[in-house]
Amino acid sequence: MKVVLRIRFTNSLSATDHISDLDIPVSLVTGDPSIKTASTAVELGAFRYLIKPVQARELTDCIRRALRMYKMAKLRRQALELMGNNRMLPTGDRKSLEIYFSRALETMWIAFQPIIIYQDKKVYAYEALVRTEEPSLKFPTAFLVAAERLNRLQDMSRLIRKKVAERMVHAPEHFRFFINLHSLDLNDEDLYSPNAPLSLVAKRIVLEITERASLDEVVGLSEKVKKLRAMGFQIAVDDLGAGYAGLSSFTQLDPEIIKLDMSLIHGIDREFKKQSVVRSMSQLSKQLGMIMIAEGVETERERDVLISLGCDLLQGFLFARPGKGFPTAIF
Ligand code: G
Ligand code: MN
Repeated sequence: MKVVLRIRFTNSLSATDHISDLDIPVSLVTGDPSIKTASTAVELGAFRYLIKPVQARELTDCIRRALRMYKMAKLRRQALELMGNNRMLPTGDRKSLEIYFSRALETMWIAFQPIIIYQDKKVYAYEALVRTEEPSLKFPTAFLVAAERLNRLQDMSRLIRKKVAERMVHAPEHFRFFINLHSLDLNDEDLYSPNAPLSLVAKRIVLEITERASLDEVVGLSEKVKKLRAMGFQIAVDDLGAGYAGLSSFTQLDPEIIKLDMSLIHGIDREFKKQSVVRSMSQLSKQLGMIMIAEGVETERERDVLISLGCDLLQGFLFARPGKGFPTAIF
């Protein structure tokens, strides 16, 4: 096997900042070793720290191993994409993750997907969904996990809210917008500030709070939700049926809107148990005065069964994929 090596010499320990592919293992060679530079090297995720004079054998071993590690990193990434395990973070150390995350924030954009009223053939609202051009964090869940890991969730969420507010200016005034909140966003004072970008358009916003995460870390949930309502926001419980969150958080949120989890919708035309659950939820939500939305509708059969079960508000690839601008729905 012939391998072409491009070796770059640098005297900067932050050389990794300039490498575009962060899976590449970086080895440092020094004639002036010290504990300080060695520990900085470890912190930056250096693959090896070699001390001059380096024997030819030592150098070739190091390069051979680095090449194998690089291939492994690439394969791992491929495997992750195949398995759709989209919560996984890119391989690498904290420093690399910080670089990926900064790039992801810089290239962040908001996709919109219509939620429709099927009988009226009308768009009811748009859900805002975060996207980024940074390949290693292209799955929104991975992007979020990176933000959590780096303690940057607040920066990310504030930027999402700002970008949504900016895009709303270009949408017809009767459109409403659904925005996903992370449970910890409820602890961010900026959400309640009257001057925050979203506060000014609160009457057109529904805040989606997922059932997947626990709300235990939100202090004074009921008061917070009350405050948001007073500002004009409406509350939706997202991913209903996938939940780890207990019933008490549901009652505390007392949502105006509920969104059924996709796992309940997929294959509903073939699964009677799902039909029976959704039928009951549809009846119950009407009795509670809540609006119910089924998301993840992908086939005409799923759509028809949902309509027959009394679920008229629908969202999914069948009508429109999330996209730039405000994609038109196909009825
Ligand atoms: O957790 P939440 O419900 O906010 O997730 C919405 C995600 O579901 C978005 O990333 C969106 O791209 C995706 N999505 C939207 N419609 C469909 C669909 O019909 N099928 C599938 N599989 N995913 C969808
Ligand atoms: Mn959602």
